[in-house]
Amino acid sequence: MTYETIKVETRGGVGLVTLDRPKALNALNSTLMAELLEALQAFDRDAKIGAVVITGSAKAFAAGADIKEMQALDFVDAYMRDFIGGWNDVSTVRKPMIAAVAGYALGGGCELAMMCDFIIAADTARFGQPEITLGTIPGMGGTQRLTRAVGKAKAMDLCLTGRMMDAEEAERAGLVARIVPANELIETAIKAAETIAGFSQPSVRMAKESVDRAFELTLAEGILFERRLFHSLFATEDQKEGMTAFSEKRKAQFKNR
Ligand code: CO8
Repeated sequence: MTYETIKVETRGGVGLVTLDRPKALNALNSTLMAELLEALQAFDRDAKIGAVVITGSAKAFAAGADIKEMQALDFVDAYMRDFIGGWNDVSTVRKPMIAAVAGYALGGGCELAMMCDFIIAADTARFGQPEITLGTIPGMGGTQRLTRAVGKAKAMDLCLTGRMMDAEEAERAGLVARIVPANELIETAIKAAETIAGFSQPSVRMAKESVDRAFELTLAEGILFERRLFHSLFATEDQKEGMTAFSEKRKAQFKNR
């Protein structure tokens, strides 16, 4: 499959998507988002893929939704065709997704990174929700996912002033899982994805599902949900293999069964 605005490759059990609109700093337009969703859904269906990395360029992960595409849009059009409504489908991908962010992750770019399961940032990364400077507000989860990630004070600061935060501030705030030197970004993200892809896939899916439920459920319901999934994994061959391998001091050979 050839794409116009993204590059797609596989590295063993890892799917790698590189956003590729360099002249527009990877601004997210309809074509790019349609291609990205198609690529992610194909990886989701591919049994050989265990985890996905989404990245951009050294200068920009993505500098937001494409302002030039949105500029002339009116309310009725935006509302009637639920403009960008489908873009949230990135968050329905069941396999773990890592955002490997260097340079700008602004507006929709920051929102796309937050739809991934975690963010590994280069020391050059800059995050922000600058929509307020354009007379609008975040539209793909910026006020919601960012607030859950960093808390009200910093989310308000970023959404109301439009300022950017650097990688260190983003890590301190809890938006970013780790920071690495820019030249080690892809390698580190792929290595993390390979590690995930090497585990028993039913347990990987359930771990992701269970962490995600923490944002939807009460603590008591979330803990019950987690325990039921935990119980269910005792029905897998991989749980027997994992615990037997530990006892026998060898590496587990998971079969995803
Ligand atoms: N949309 C369209 N084109 C863009 C965008 C963008 N978001 N960002 C940069 N570009 C283009 C520029 O227009 C420029 O093109 P040209 O050479 O043809 O003039 C090219 O990329 C390079 O950009 P700059 O010359 O501006 O590069 P600088 O290094 O001087 O500045 C910045 C980099 C600071 C990142 C600057 O480009 C900038 O401020 N960009 C806009 C950032 C922004 O406001 N983002 C939010 C967009 S709104 C949004 O995301 C709404 C979210 C709603 C849902 C999202 C769903 C995904």
